[in-house]
Amino acid sequence: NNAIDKPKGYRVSWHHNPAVEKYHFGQLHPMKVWRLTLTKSLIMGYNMHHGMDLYSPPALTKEDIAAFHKEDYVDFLSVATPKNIVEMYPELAQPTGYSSSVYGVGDDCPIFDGLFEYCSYYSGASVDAARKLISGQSDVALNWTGGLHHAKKGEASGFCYINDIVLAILELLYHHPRVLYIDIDVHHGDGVEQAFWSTDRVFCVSFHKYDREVFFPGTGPLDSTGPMHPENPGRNHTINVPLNDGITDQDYAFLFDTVIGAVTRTYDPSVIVLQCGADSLGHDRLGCFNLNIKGHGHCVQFCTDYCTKYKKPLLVLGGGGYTPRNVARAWAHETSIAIGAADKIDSILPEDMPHREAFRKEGMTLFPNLGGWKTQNLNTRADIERIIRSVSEQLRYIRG
Ligand code: V1S
Ligand code: CA
Ligand code: ZN
Repeated sequence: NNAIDKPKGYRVSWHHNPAVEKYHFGQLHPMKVWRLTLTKSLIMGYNMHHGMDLYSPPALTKEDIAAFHKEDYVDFLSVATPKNIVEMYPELAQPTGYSSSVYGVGDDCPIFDGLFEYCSYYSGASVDAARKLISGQSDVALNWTGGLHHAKKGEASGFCYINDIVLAILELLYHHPRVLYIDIDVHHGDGVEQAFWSTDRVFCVSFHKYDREVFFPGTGPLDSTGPMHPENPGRNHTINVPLNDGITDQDYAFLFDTVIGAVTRTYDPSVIVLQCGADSLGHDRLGCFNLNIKGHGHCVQFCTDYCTKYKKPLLVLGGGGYTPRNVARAWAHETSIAIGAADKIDSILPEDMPHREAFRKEGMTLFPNLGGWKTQNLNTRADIERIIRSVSEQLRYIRG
Protein backbone atom coordinates (compact mmCIF):
# COMPACT_ATOMS: atom_id res chain seq x y z
CA ASN A 1 0.00 0.00 0.00
CA ASN A 2 2.96 2.29 0.43
CA ALA A 3 4.13 0.99 -2.96
CA ILE A 4 6.40 3.34 -4.85
CA ASP A 5 4.72 5.28 -7.68
CA LYS A 6 4.86 3.82 -11.18
CA PRO A 7 6.67 6.01 -13.72
CA LYS A 8 5.01 7.37 -16.87
CA GLY A 9 4.84 4.75 -19.60
CA TYR A 10 5.23 1.84 -17.14
CA ARG A 11 3.84 -1.27 -18.86
CA VAL A 12 2.65 -4.60 -17.57
CA SER A 13 2.04 -7.54 -19.92
CA TRP A 14 -0.05 -10.66 -19.27
CA HIS A 15 0.95 -13.76 -21.23
CA HIS A 16 -1.74 -16.41 -21.29
CA ASN A 17 -2.71 -18.91 -23.97
CA PRO A 18 -6.25 -20.06 -23.03
CA ALA A 19 -5.64 -23.37 -24.82
CA VAL A 20 -3.58 -24.41 -21.76
CA GLU A 21 -6.68 -24.53 -19.57
CA LYS A 22 -8.29 -27.59 -21.15
CA TYR A 23 -5.83 -30.30 -20.04
CA HIS A 24 -6.24 -32.71 -17.10
CA PHE A 25 -3.68 -34.54 -14.98
CA GLY A 26 -6.38 -36.96 -13.73
CA GLN A 27 -9.10 -37.07 -11.07
CA LEU A 28 -6.88 -37.89 -8.08
CA HIS A 29 -3.97 -35.70 -9.10
CA PRO A 30 -3.59 -32.52 -6.99
CA MET A 31 -2.47 -30.36 -9.95
CA LYS A 32 -5.74 -28.84 -11.15
CA VAL A 33 -5.27 -26.93 -14.41
CA TRP A 34 -8.68 -25.40 -13.72
CA ARG A 35 -7.02 -23.08 -11.16
CA LEU A 36 -5.77 -21.12 -14.19
CA THR A 37 -9.34 -20.55 -15.38
CA LEU A 38 -10.32 -19.43 -11.88
CA THR A 39 -7.35 -17.04 -11.76
CA LYS A 40 -8.31 -15.57 -15.13
CA SER A 41 -11.95 -15.13 -14.00
CA LEU A 42 -10.87 -13.22 -10.94
CA ILE A 43 -8.38 -11.00 -12.79
CA MET A 44 -10.99 -10.16 -15.43
CA GLY A 45 -13.80 -9.92 -12.85
CA TYR A 46 -11.82 -7.08 -11.27
CA ASN A 47 -11.23 -5.56 -14.74
CA MET A 48 -7.49 -5.76 -14.21
CA HIS A 49 -6.90 -6.83 -17.82
CA HIS A 50 -7.53 -3.20 -18.83
CA GLY A 51 -4.34 -2.29 -16.97
CA MET A 52 -2.13 -4.67 -18.97
CA ASP A 53 -1.15 -5.58 -22.52
CA LEU A 54 -2.57 -9.03 -23.28
CA TYR A 55 -0.70 -11.62 -25.29
CA SER A 56 -1.80 -15.11 -26.31
CA PRO A 57 1.61 -16.52 -27.25
CA PRO A 58 2.19 -19.36 -29.70
CA ALA A 59 3.19 -22.84 -28.54
CA LEU A 60 6.92 -23.61 -28.48
CA THR A 61 8.31 -26.00 -31.08
CA LYS A 62 10.46 -29.05 -30.29
CA GLU A 63 13.50 -27.04 -31.43
CA ASP A 64 12.65 -24.19 -29.04
CA ILE A 65 12.37 -26.66 -26.15
CA ALA A 66 15.68 -28.31 -27.09
CA ALA A 67 17.43 -25.06 -26.10
CA PHE A 68 17.51 -26.68 -22.65
CA HIS A 69 16.03 -30.18 -22.81
CA LYS A 70 17.61 -33.32 -24.28
CA GLU A 71 16.39 -34.18 -27.76
CA ASP A 72 15.43 -37.78 -26.92
CA TYR A 73 13.36 -36.55 -23.96
CA VAL A 74 11.58 -33.94 -26.09
CA ASP A 75 10.92 -36.62 -28.76
CA PHE A 76 9.52 -38.91 -26.06
CA LEU A 77 7.17 -36.22 -24.69
CA SER A 78 5.99 -35.34 -28.18
CA VAL A 79 4.89 -38.91 -29.00
CA ALA A 80 3.81 -40.39 -25.65
CA THR A 81 0.07 -40.87 -25.13
CA PRO A 82 -1.89 -42.73 -22.44
CA LYS A 83 -2.60 -45.39 -25.10
CA ASN A 84 0.91 -46.04 -26.48
CA ILE A 85 3.00 -45.45 -23.35
CA VAL A 86 2.67 -48.94 -21.85
CA GLU A 87 3.17 -50.56 -25.27
CA MET A 88 6.41 -48.58 -25.69
CA TYR A 89 7.56 -49.13 -22.10
CA PRO A 90 5.99 -52.29 -20.62
CA GLU A 91 8.04 -51.77 -17.43
CA LEU A 92 5.75 -48.82 -16.65
CA ALA A 93 2.82 -51.18 -16.04
CA GLN A 94 3.31 -52.28 -12.45
CA PRO A 95 0.70 -53.32 -9.89
CA THR A 96 1.92 -50.58 -7.54
CA GLY A 97 1.36 -47.85 -10.11
CA TYR A 98 4.11 -47.05 -12.56
CA SER A 99 7.75 -46.62 -11.69
CA SER A 100 9.67 -43.46 -12.54
CA SER A 101 12.40 -45.22 -14.49
CA VAL A 102 11.31 -43.80 -17.86
CA TYR A 103 11.98 -40.05 -18.20
CA GLY A 104 10.49 -39.43 -14.75
CA VAL A 105 7.02 -40.52 -15.84
CA GLY A 106 4.85 -41.93 -13.04
CA ASP A 107 2.12 -40.98 -10.56
CA ASP A 108 3.53 -37.47 -10.08
CA CYS A 109 4.05 -36.90 -13.81
CA PRO A 110 1.41 -38.90 -15.66
CA ILE A 111 1.14 -39.08 -19.44
CA PHE A 112 -2.23 -37.48 -20.25
CA ASP A 113 -3.89 -36.58 -23.55
CA GLY A 114 -2.32 -33.49 -25.12
CA LEU A 115 0.60 -33.43 -22.64
CA PHE A 116 3.11 -32.03 -25.15
CA GLU A 117 0.74 -29.26 -26.30
CA TYR A 118 0.07 -28.32 -22.67
CA CYS A 119 3.85 -28.01 -22.09
CA SER A 120 4.40 -26.03 -25.30
CA TYR A 121 1.67 -23.54 -24.32
CA TYR A 122 2.78 -22.76 -20.77
CA SER A 123 6.45 -22.60 -21.87
CA GLY A 124 5.59 -20.48 -24.91
CA ALA A 125 4.05 -17.90 -22.57
CA SER A 126 7.21 -17.67 -20.41
CA VAL A 127 9.52 -17.29 -23.41
CA ASP A 128 7.20 -14.70 -24.94
CA ALA A 129 7.17 -12.78 -21.65
CA ALA A 130 11.00 -12.82 -21.54
CA ARG A 131 11.13 -11.47 -25.12
CA LYS A 132 8.72 -8.61 -24.34
CA LEU A 133 10.94 -7.62 -21.41
CA ILE A 134 14.07 -7.73 -23.58
CA SER A 135 12.52 -5.60 -26.34
CA GLY A 136 11.37 -3.06 -23.76
CA GLN A 137 7.71 -3.53 -24.70
CA SER A 138 7.05 -4.55 -21.11
CA ASP A 139 8.42 -3.64 -17.68
CA VAL A 140 6.67 -6.39 -15.73
CA ALA A 141 5.56 -9.55 -17.56
CA LEU A 142 3.19 -12.08 -15.95
CA ASN A 143 2.64 -15.75 -16.84
CA TRP A 144 0.53 -17.51 -14.20
CA THR A 145 0.50 -20.71 -16.29
CA GLY A 146 4.29 -21.15 -15.96
CA GLY A 147 6.78 -21.54 -13.12
CA LEU A 148 7.28 -25.31 -13.40
CA HIS A 149 10.59 -25.45 -11.56
CA HIS A 150 11.26 -29.19 -11.07
CA ALA A 151 11.66 -30.29 -14.71
CA LYS A 152 15.18 -31.49 -15.53
CA LYS A 153 17.12 -31.55 -18.81
CA GLY A 154 16.10 -35.13 -19.59
CA GLU A 155 13.41 -35.95 -17.05
CA ALA A 156 10.01 -34.89 -15.72
CA SER A 157 9.67 -34.36 -11.96
CA GLY A 158 7.08 -33.07 -9.47
CA PHE A 159 4.25 -32.28 -11.93
CA CYS A 160 6.75 -30.47 -14.22
CA TYR A 161 7.76 -31.74 -17.69
CA ILE A 162 9.31 -28.77 -19.49
CA ASN A 163 11.19 -26.18 -17.46
CA ASP A 164 9.71 -22.92 -18.79
CA ILE A 165 11.72 -20.95 -16.21
CA VAL A 166 15.04 -22.23 -17.54
CA LEU A 167 13.91 -21.53 -21.13
CA ALA A 168 12.88 -17.98 -20.21
CA ILE A 169 16.14 -17.32 -18.32
CA LEU A 170 18.19 -18.63 -21.28
CA GLU A 171 16.34 -16.08 -23.43
CA LEU A 172 17.05 -13.29 -20.91
CA LEU A 173 20.74 -14.25 -20.85
CA TYR A 174 21.10 -13.21 -24.52
CA HIS A 175 20.67 -9.61 -23.34
CA HIS A 176 21.20 -9.55 -19.60
CA PRO A 177 24.50 -10.07 -17.79
CA ARG A 178 22.98 -11.09 -14.42
CA VAL A 179 19.63 -12.74 -13.70
CA LEU A 180 18.29 -13.06 -10.15
CA TYR A 181 15.90 -16.02 -9.80
CA ILE A 182 13.65 -16.03 -6.70
CA ASP A 183 11.37 -18.99 -5.88
CA ILE A 184 8.64 -18.67 -3.20
CA ASP A 185 6.89 -21.97 -4.00
CA VAL A 186 6.78 -24.16 -0.84
CA HIS A 187 8.96 -26.67 -2.72
CA HIS A 188 12.67 -26.33 -3.52
CA GLY A 189 13.30 -24.95 -7.06
CA ASP A 190 15.70 -27.81 -7.82
CA GLY A 191 15.39 -27.89 -11.64
CA VAL A 192 16.32 -24.22 -12.06
CA GLU A 193 19.08 -24.49 -9.45
CA GLN A 194 20.57 -27.51 -11.21
CA ALA A 195 20.44 -25.89 -14.67
CA PHE A 196 22.42 -22.82 -13.53
CA TRP A 197 24.52 -24.44 -10.79
CA SER A 198 27.85 -23.68 -12.51
CA THR A 199 27.34 -20.12 -13.68
CA ASP A 200 27.61 -16.74 -11.97
CA ARG A 201 25.22 -15.19 -14.51
CA VAL A 202 22.17 -16.57 -12.70
CA PHE A 203 21.79 -16.26 -8.93
CA CYS A 204 19.16 -18.70 -7.57
CA VAL A 205 17.34 -18.14 -4.28
CA SER A 206 14.65 -20.59 -3.12
CA PHE A 207 12.56 -20.37 0.06
CA HIS A 208 11.00 -23.75 0.87
CA LYS A 209 9.93 -26.31 3.42
CA TYR A 210 12.93 -28.58 3.90
CA ASP A 211 12.91 -32.10 5.30
CA ARG A 212 15.30 -34.38 3.46
CA GLU A 213 13.36 -37.51 4.37
CA VAL A 214 9.70 -36.66 3.95
CA PHE A 215 9.12 -33.47 1.98
CA PHE A 216 9.44 -33.36 -1.82
CA PRO A 217 11.99 -33.05 -3.44
CA GLY A 218 14.22 -33.41 -0.32
CA THR A 219 16.94 -31.03 -1.58
CA GLY A 220 17.87 -27.42 -0.73
CA PRO A 221 19.61 -27.36 2.67
CA LEU A 222 21.17 -24.10 3.94
CA ASP A 223 24.72 -25.22 3.12
CA SER A 224 23.92 -25.95 -0.55
CA THR A 225 25.28 -22.73 -2.07
CA GLY A 226 26.79 -23.78 -5.42
CA PRO A 227 29.74 -25.91 -6.55
CA MET A 228 32.53 -26.50 -4.00
CA HIS A 229 35.40 -26.09 -6.47
CA PRO A 230 37.06 -22.69 -5.84
CA GLU A 231 37.47 -22.00 -9.58
CA ASN A 232 33.85 -22.74 -10.48
CA PRO A 233 32.05 -19.45 -11.27
CA GLY A 234 28.78 -20.78 -9.81
CA ARG A 235 30.31 -21.02 -6.35
CA ASN A 236 28.22 -19.09 -3.74
CA HIS A 237 25.65 -18.14 -6.42
CA THR A 238 22.84 -20.25 -4.93
CA ILE A 239 20.97 -19.50 -1.71
CA ASN A 240 18.64 -22.01 -0.08
CA VAL A 241 16.33 -20.91 2.71
CA PRO A 242 15.10 -24.15 4.35
CA LEU A 243 12.02 -23.62 6.55
CA ASN A 244 9.87 -25.61 8.97
CA ASP A 245 6.08 -25.92 9.02
CA GLY A 246 3.87 -23.02 9.91
CA ILE A 247 5.94 -19.97 8.97
CA THR A 248 3.94 -16.75 9.38
CA ASP A 249 3.60 -13.64 7.19
CA GLN A 250 5.78 -11.64 9.56
CA ASP A 251 8.69 -14.11 9.73
CA TYR A 252 8.54 -14.83 6.01
CA ALA A 253 8.57 -11.11 5.07
CA PHE A 254 11.48 -10.46 7.45
CA LEU A 255 13.48 -13.31 5.87
CA PHE A 256 12.53 -12.34 2.33
CA ASP A 257 13.41 -8.65 2.76
CA THR A 258 16.68 -9.42 4.54
CA VAL A 259 17.86 -12.11 2.11
CA ILE A 260 16.68 -10.50 -1.13
CA GLY A 261 17.74 -7.03 0.07
CA ALA A 262 21.27 -8.32 0.67
CA VAL A 263 21.40 -10.30 -2.61
CA THR A 264 20.23 -7.37 -4.74
CA ARG A 265 22.78 -5.03 -3.10
CA THR A 266 25.66 -7.46 -3.62
CA TYR A 267 24.81 -9.13 -6.93
CA ASP A 268 23.16 -6.11 -8.64
CA PRO A 269 21.00 -8.20 -11.02
CA SER A 270 20.01 -6.67 -14.37
CA VAL A 271 16.65 -8.52 -14.35
CA ILE A 272 14.58 -10.50 -11.78
CA VAL A 273 12.56 -13.68 -12.37
CA LEU A 274 10.09 -14.41 -9.54
CA GLN A 275 8.39 -17.81 -9.27
CA CYS A 276 5.21 -17.31 -7.20
CA GLY A 277 4.12 -20.87 -6.35
CA ALA A 278 0.96 -20.42 -4.26
CA ASP A 279 1.37 -23.67 -2.32
CA SER A 280 3.24 -21.60 0.30
CA LEU A 281 -0.17 -20.20 1.39
CA GLY A 282 -1.95 -21.50 4.47
CA HIS A 283 -4.66 -24.11 3.74
CA ASP A 284 -2.81 -25.46 0.69
CA ARG A 285 -3.56 -29.14 0.03
CA LEU A 286 0.16 -30.02 -0.25
CA GLY A 287 1.79 -27.13 1.61
CA CYS A 288 2.47 -26.55 5.31
CA PHE A 289 3.06 -22.81 5.75
CA ASN A 290 0.76 -20.21 7.32
CA LEU A 291 1.04 -17.42 4.73
CA ASN A 292 -1.93 -15.20 3.91
CA ILE A 293 -2.64 -13.70 0.50
CA LYS A 294 -1.04 -10.40 1.55
CA GLY A 295 1.97 -12.15 3.11
CA HIS A 296 2.61 -13.97 -0.17
CA GLY A 297 1.95 -10.79 -2.17
CA HIS A 298 4.51 -8.92 -0.07
CA CYS A 299 7.27 -10.67 -2.06
CA VAL A 300 5.77 -9.47 -5.34
CA GLN A 301 5.48 -5.95 -3.94
CA PHE A 302 9.13 -6.04 -2.86
CA CYS A 303 10.26 -7.08 -6.35
CA THR A 304 8.04 -4.63 -8.26
CA ASP A 305 9.22 -1.79 -6.01
CA TYR A 306 12.87 -2.76 -6.49
CA CYS A 307 12.52 -3.14 -10.26
CA THR A 308 10.57 0.11 -10.62
CA LYS A 309 13.09 2.03 -8.51
CA TYR A 310 16.12 0.73 -10.44
CA LYS A 311 14.41 0.50 -13.86
CA LYS A 312 14.95 -3.24 -14.18
CA PRO A 313 12.55 -5.66 -15.86
CA LEU A 314 10.64 -8.26 -13.82
CA LEU A 315 9.29 -11.62 -14.98
CA VAL A 316 6.57 -13.01 -12.69
CA LEU A 317 5.56 -16.68 -13.01
CA GLY A 318 3.11 -19.05 -11.33
CA GLY A 319 4.09 -22.48 -10.01
CA GLY A 320 2.50 -24.85 -7.49
CA GLY A 321 -0.77 -24.18 -5.65
CA TYR A 322 -3.27 -26.92 -4.77
CA THR A 323 -6.24 -25.16 -3.23
CA PRO A 324 -7.46 -23.59 -6.48
CA ARG A 325 -9.62 -20.79 -5.05
CA ASN A 326 -6.70 -19.49 -2.94
CA VAL A 327 -4.28 -19.80 -5.85
CA ALA A 328 -6.66 -17.58 -7.84
CA ARG A 329 -6.94 -15.11 -4.93
CA ALA A 330 -3.15 -14.86 -4.58
CA TRP A 331 -2.38 -14.44 -8.27
CA ALA A 332 -5.22 -11.93 -8.78
CA HIS A 333 -3.94 -9.89 -5.82
CA GLU A 334 -0.39 -10.11 -7.20
CA THR A 335 -1.62 -8.95 -10.60
CA SER A 336 -3.12 -5.90 -8.87
CA ILE A 337 0.28 -5.26 -7.23
CA ALA A 338 2.05 -5.47 -10.61
CA ILE A 339 -0.32 -2.93 -12.22
CA GLY A 340 -0.09 -0.67 -9.16
CA ALA A 341 -3.76 -1.05 -8.24
CA ALA A 342 -3.58 -3.11 -5.04
CA ASP A 343 -4.99 -0.34 -2.89
CA LYS A 344 -7.78 0.43 -5.37
CA ILE A 345 -9.37 -2.98 -5.68
CA ASP A 346 -12.29 -4.07 -3.51
CA SER A 347 -11.69 -6.95 -1.09
CA ILE A 348 -15.23 -8.18 -1.84
CA LEU A 349 -15.10 -10.46 -4.86
CA PRO A 350 -16.76 -9.03 -7.99
CA GLU A 351 -20.54 -9.72 -8.06
CA ASP A 352 -20.83 -10.69 -11.70
CA MET A 353 -17.76 -12.86 -12.35
CA PRO A 354 -17.92 -16.44 -13.67
CA HIS A 355 -17.15 -19.20 -11.10
CA ARG A 356 -17.86 -16.83 -8.16
CA GLU A 357 -19.37 -19.71 -6.18
CA ALA A 358 -16.01 -21.49 -6.10
CA PHE A 359 -14.85 -18.97 -3.47
CA ARG A 360 -17.76 -19.43 -1.05
CA LYS A 361 -15.89 -21.62 1.47
CA GLU A 362 -13.83 -18.81 3.04
CA GLY A 363 -16.42 -16.11 2.29
CA MET A 364 -16.55 -13.73 -0.66
CA THR A 365 -13.37 -11.90 0.22
CA LEU A 366 -10.04 -11.69 -1.55
CA PHE A 367 -8.28 -11.89 1.83
CA PRO A 368 -9.58 -14.75 3.98
CA ASN A 369 -7.62 -15.73 7.11
CA LEU A 370 -5.29 -18.52 5.99
CA GLY A 371 -2.91 -18.22 8.95
CA GLY A 372 -2.70 -20.47 12.00
CA TRP A 373 -3.90 -23.73 10.45
CA LYS A 374 -2.52 -27.26 10.79
CA THR A 375 0.36 -26.34 13.05
CA GLN A 376 1.87 -23.44 14.89
CA ASN A 377 5.02 -21.74 13.62
CA LEU A 378 7.86 -24.25 14.11
CA ASN A 379 10.50 -21.76 12.90
CA THR A 380 12.27 -20.38 15.96
CA ARG A 381 14.09 -17.05 16.32
CA ALA A 382 17.33 -19.05 16.40
CA ASP A 383 16.45 -20.80 13.08
CA ILE A 384 15.81 -17.46 11.39
CA GLU A 385 18.95 -15.88 12.80
CA ARG A 386 21.05 -18.86 11.67
CA ILE A 387 19.74 -18.46 8.10
CA ILE A 388 20.48 -14.74 8.02
CA ARG A 389 23.97 -15.21 9.48
CA SER A 390 24.77 -17.89 6.91
CA VAL A 391 23.51 -15.80 3.98
CA SER A 392 25.45 -12.71 5.00
CA GLU A 393 28.64 -14.74 5.42
CA GLN A 394 28.11 -16.31 1.99
CA LEU A 395 27.56 -12.97 0.28
CA ARG A 396 30.92 -11.67 1.51
CA TYR A 397 32.46 -13.91 -1.20
CA ILE A 398 30.52 -12.30 -4.05
CA ARG A 399 32.13 -9.64 -6.27
CA GLY A 400 33.23 -6.18 -5.14
N1 V1S B 1 3.38 -33.66 -1.38
C1 V1S B 1 3.03 -34.28 -2.27
C2 V1S B 1 2.66 -35.01 -3.40
N2 V1S B 1 1.41 -35.48 -3.69
C3 V1S B 1 1.54 -36.15 -4.86
C4 V1S B 1 0.49 -36.83 -5.58
C5 V1S B 1 -0.71 -37.16 -4.94
C6 V1S B 1 -1.70 -37.81 -5.63
C7 V1S B 1 -1.51 -38.13 -6.99
F1 V1S B 1 -2.46 -38.76 -7.65
C8 V1S B 1 -0.35 -37.80 -7.63
C9 V1S B 1 0.65 -37.16 -6.92
N3 V1S B 1 2.82 -36.06 -5.29
C10 V1S B 1 3.52 -35.36 -4.40
C11 V1S B 1 4.98 -35.02 -4.48
C12 V1S B 1 5.28 -34.04 -5.61
C13 V1S B 1 4.99 -32.60 -5.28
C14 V1S B 1 5.28 -31.71 -6.49
C15 V1S B 1 5.17 -30.22 -6.23
C16 V1S B 1 5.28 -29.43 -7.52
C17 V1S B 1 5.46 -27.92 -7.36
O1 V1S B 1 4.41 -27.38 -6.62
O2 V1S B 1 6.65 -27.59 -6.66
C18 V1S B 1 5.57 -27.22 -8.73
C19 V1S B 1 4.42 -27.34 -9.61
N4 V1S B 1 5.70 -36.24 -4.77
C20 V1S B 1 6.19 -37.02 -3.78
O3 V1S B 1 6.12 -36.71 -2.62
C21 V1S B 1 6.80 -38.34 -4.25
C22 V1S B 1 6.13 -39.55 -4.00
C23 V1S B 1 7.41 -39.30 -3.36
C24 V1S B 1 4.91 -39.61 -3.10
C25 V1S B 1 3.62 -39.46 -3.92
N5 V1S B 1 3.55 -40.50 -4.99
C26 V1S B 1 2.30 -40.34 -5.72
C27 V1S B 1 4.72 -40.43 -5.87
C28 V1S B 1 6.03 -40.56 -5.09
CA1 CA C 1 10.74 -22.44 -3.31
ZN1 ZN D 1 5.32 -26.50 -5.03
